[in-house]
Amino acid sequence: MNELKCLLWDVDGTLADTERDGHRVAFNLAFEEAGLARSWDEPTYGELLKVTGGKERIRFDIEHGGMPDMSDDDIARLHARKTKRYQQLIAEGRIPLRPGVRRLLEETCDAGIIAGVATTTTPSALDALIEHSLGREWFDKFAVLAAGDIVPAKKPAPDIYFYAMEHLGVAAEETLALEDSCNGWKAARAAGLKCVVTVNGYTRNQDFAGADLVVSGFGEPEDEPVKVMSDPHGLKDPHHIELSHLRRIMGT
Ligand code: XBP
Ligand code: MG
Repeated sequence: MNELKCLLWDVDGTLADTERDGHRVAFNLAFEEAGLARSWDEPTYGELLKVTGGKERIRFDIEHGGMPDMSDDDIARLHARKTKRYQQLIAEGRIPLRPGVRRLLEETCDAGIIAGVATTTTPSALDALIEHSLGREWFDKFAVLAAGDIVPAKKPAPDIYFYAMEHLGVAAEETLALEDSCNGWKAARAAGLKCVVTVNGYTRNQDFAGADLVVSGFGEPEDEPVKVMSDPHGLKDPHHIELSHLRRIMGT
């Protein structure tokens, strides 16, 4: 039995549906500006999401014939353009938080549970989402913002979770990860964490066997009930996800 002390939040797909209408659009704008005859449509981008990290995703596309070869420096420059465009899209308020995210963040923080971020995304892209979708106060409310190249290996490697836990001085047994994708779930599992998965359009058919809860979202009390895809801890069809459910997953 372990007390829930810390929640580590993934960002893309978990806090907000950023991939299809945020990152993907920003990549395509950057490609156009750079004079590249390449545009990632929705299904293509869904395939490319198996590669985490924007620079790594571009490199993968090059290696599979999608774009002409370029140096790592050129990829970094192209990716910097993309990050700028992404920040602009976020600043326009185009990407809202997913239902239940703010409610669950506030409920858990009010209960004294540490909130941290563990993401593959570039720090300045994360900052834009916090500023424009969550609110500036969350720069202080999150006890750690672990993001991007801060660790050498991105998800599905567990490194970003190890980094966040070490920074916070919390153990895996008292920490729960919130993820939306198979790569994220694998990273959490490899770090020894229990994990709740909140799927989205790109991830709903991925394999989450062994995850501690798989739901269609965190939901809101006044909305339709969430869909529960896997519930090994017997939460019995929760209408929406709240702190009491997360505590039961931890065994308390
Ligand atoms: C998110 C990602 C990121 C974003 C793009 O994965 O894979 O690469 O798509 O971010 P996760 P950057 O939700 O598991 O953290 O372009 O800033 O790298
Ligand atoms: Mg994610």
